[in-house]
Amino acid sequence: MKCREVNFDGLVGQTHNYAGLSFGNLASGNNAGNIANPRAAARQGLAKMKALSDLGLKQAVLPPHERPHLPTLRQLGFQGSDREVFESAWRHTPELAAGCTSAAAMWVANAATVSPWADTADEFTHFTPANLTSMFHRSIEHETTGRILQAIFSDKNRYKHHAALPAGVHFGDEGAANHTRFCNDYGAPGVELFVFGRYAFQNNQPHPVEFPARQTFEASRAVATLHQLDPERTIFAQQNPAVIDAGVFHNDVIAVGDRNLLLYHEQAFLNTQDVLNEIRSKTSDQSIHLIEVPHAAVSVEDAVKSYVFNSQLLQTENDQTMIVAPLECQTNASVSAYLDELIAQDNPIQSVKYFDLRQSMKNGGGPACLRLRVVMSKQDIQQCEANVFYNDPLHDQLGEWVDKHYRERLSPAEVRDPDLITECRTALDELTQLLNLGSIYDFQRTSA
Ligand code: SUG
Repeated sequence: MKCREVNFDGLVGQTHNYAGLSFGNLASGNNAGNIANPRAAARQGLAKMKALSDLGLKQAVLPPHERPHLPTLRQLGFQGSDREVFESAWRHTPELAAGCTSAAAMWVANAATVSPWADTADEFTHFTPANLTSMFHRSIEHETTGRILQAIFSDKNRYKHHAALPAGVHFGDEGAANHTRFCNDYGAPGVELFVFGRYAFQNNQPHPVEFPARQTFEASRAVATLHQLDPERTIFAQQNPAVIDAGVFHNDVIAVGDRNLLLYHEQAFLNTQDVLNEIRSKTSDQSIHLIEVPHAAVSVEDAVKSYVFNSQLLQTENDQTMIVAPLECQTNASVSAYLDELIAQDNPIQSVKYFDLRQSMKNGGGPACLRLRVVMSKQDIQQCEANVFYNDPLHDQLGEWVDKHYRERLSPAEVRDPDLITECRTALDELTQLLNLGSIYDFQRTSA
């Protein structure tokens, strides 16, 4: 069966702002308090989707979440009208109010882990929304994420939707940001690589000391079990704790893979040789390319600053691989020199395309953070009732929608504006109609 890997990009939400919420994500900390431009952020995301769709790639969009999220603030004890809840949360517990106002759900690489039917024992495509328990502002995403995925992937004979893993310190799960799939062809059986930051049940194992390891081995293993993956075609690899302490809070900040290609930094993994040997032996039916980027060419510091590994590797129509990188890679001398060298070498990567995603990058989100990959057959795409697949009319409609509903600046003071509640709901109500998603948001589901 001929299949495509569809890139679902998260649409930036109206409350996009710089609140410094993600400890261990250096960009988030460094840009805390800056003034954000939600409209520009959303426009930058749309421009990437349009460019990739114009290149013949299958592109789709995932909607933002309802923010501020009043149900969470009510659950935490705030009472009164929506405006009163929001205002008193900002007055008494600004850290909770900020968490409930974050637009972080835009980084949909963290939305879920997806295993296509070709890899699973029951031949269903499995989805597990990530619980994102390490960061409060992200731990409130998974219920809405689950509803969005179920609205889009609604065929019960094709898709299985799991609940997020149990909350708590043992099962921290950050979704596809720590998940890579190797295959010859998207519809053929693949080998799934799960990268984790620490063991939750064994405290004597290596782990980062400064910053949190957001993904546990136990979470990765549980997702693989839920998805009915073949242990012979599943790999668990530990991230190098030293790089987590250097700001690599997800594996997709230090390695990226697609089909039979893995581009990884020399220091990405603990026990690198064991990881590479296991990848080689489990993918022995594929012609795997493992490209190691030496620290001497690109330091971990430059990798974190430029987000070169947070690129997308995409198959263009002539079956060549293109690397979609953030603009910051072009302006970083060692990274741009490395990329020039990489495309000149004898390997599948033939071209680089740079994108201005600076609004997202300032919160630690590059091209790969913004997308969730789902393998779909032509029939799956045709049968999908949601209007989420990118084309020129959708691009124009979303552009108009953004211009109508998004502010051009959001400072730390402006993010407290209770008018955002209605602005957000009005826009999202329109969006769910545009994308034909039904009632996915809490405000659409609770009777007044
Ligand atoms: O979870 N930033 C996100 C960035 C996620 C990037 N995703 C991947 N690497 N796949 C995070 O740390 C910052 C929000 C703030 O500080 O306002 C934030 O949530």
